[in-house]
Amino acid sequence: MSRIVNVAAAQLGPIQREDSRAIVVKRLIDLLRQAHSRNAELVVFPELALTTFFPRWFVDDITQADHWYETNMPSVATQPLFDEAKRLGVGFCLGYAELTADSQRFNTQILVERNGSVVAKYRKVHIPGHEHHEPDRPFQHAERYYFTPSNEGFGVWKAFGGRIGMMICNDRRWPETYRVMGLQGVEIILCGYNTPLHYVPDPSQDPLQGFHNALVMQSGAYQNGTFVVGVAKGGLEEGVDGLADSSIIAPSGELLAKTTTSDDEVITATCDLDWCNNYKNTLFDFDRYRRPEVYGRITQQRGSILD
Ligand code: CDT
Repeated sequence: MSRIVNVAAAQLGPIQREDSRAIVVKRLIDLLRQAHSRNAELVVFPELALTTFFPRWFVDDITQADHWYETNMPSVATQPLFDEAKRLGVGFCLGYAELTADSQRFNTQILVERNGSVVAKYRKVHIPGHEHHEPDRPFQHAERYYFTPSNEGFGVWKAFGGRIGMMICNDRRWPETYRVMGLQGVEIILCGYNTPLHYVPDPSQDPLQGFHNALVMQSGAYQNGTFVVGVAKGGLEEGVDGLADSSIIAPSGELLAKTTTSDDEVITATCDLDWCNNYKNTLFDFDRYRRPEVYGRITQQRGSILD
């Protein structure tokens, strides 16, 4: 049985506040078709791929933001994407803001198989930014106001002939994210992101955004013997410049493909999942070499404890 998966990262350029779901879904379908014409069978879209990155604005009454969230998936607006993907026999991963029937708000990504069935839903675990309005900032990053951190953790699902995991944006900066999936034998991790180039709490990091993005995903791939697909919504969105640099990374940690623009753009790579075993069965043979008995602090405490 083939262990080759042709993967596409479908980067989005900016989505402005006034852009309707219909306009965005049309862009997603264009990217899906481009990916299919390049033999992709799994297309990965960014975090919050249906709207502008709305946590950059604060509203006192959160229900005024309800229109940014999806209450159903597929919805009337997204059904054409699901239909076209099924017609083409292409699976996809899509990020969106989710408002549940019991009024919980999650930053969510779903994985859809080539036959149109929804395989899995992942809700973001690490929610960055701030809870309250900070008017002195040039723009807000109020994800902690708009989203509840998920307690469901990091699943790995059998799909596309392999073991697929998901993470969303800030999750990619935390080694625990990859390791929890690595311990479930993950072979491809799918990650959408929106990363402003200006990091307000410490602007000295601004010129390093691309470096840090590559650093964390390439390390996570290598240390866990897995492919990683990182997909941006980048470019100048409502006056805020976002990192592009979408990439497909091998289990060796090497870059297989990277976008060259900060607009809508498709990149592809042929991923032989058996490549993962070169790492999982040697240097990173977890069962042979890991020492969980001395890693207790990782799960027993949150912050650093200084003597
Ligand atoms: N979307 C998201 O998680 N973005 C964060 C920005 C830095 S925290 C303000 C990221 O980790 O890229």
